[in-house]
Amino acid sequence: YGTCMIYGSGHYNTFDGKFYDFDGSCEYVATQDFCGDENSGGSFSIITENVPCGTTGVTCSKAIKMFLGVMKTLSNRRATPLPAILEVIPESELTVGLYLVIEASNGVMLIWDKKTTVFIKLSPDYKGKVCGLCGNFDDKSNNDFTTRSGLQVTNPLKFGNSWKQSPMCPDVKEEIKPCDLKPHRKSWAEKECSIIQSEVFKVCHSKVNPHPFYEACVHDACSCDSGGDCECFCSAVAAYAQECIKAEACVFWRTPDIC
Ligand SMILES: [Ca+2]
Repeated sequence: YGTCMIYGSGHYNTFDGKFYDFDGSCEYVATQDFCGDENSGGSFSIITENVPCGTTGVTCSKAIKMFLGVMKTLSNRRATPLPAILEVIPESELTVGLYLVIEASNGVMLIWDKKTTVFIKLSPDYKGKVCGLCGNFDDKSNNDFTTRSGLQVTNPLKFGNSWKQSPMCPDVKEEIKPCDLKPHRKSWAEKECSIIQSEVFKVCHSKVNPHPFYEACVHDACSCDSGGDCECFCSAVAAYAQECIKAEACVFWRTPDIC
């Protein structure tokens, strides 16, 4: 199975392991097999709805929509690629620990902590057949920034904006740097997040590069200023811990003092 992770304020780790940030408040295609050829029908679409979290303008995934079944385009014109959902098949749903797990019979699984962390798992049958913010799942991370129109780009904003669901949403124009906007939170954020680069996670460092996760953690800890200080920080550390578990490096980091 391939896993795409979306967590905290706009952090993405694609099926092929490309890590990037994109903060946009709109609905975006996380992944779908409705790609390219407009005459070919897709079988599923997962949409993430991002809303601002905190006062610096960063966004968090607050709702997830999963469409399974038959989809058809509303129009043949490329300008309106929104799929119409003709049929939605109800699927099994269960709660495992902190997570809501939805497993569909077509090899699509969604795991959500009901806050800001989403894992999407796809069976290998979908390799190279999907598109969206989670990339194309062909085992190459360098081509994951493929826009809706099929162009490969290097700019995460250009890539991210192409996957918005509504043309009414404004494009994201610049990357948000919450620690620059809230400098008084920076040293606190760096101190708390240093746990990711500390002895606690040592066994994992050689398997999963901690640096992007540390940067993402500082970004979130700076930005989470409208309540839930600790929650943002905990989610950011949990995201790294989750990748470590996937790489078979078990880490015990939750203590009564931290999270
Ligand atoms: Ca790829």
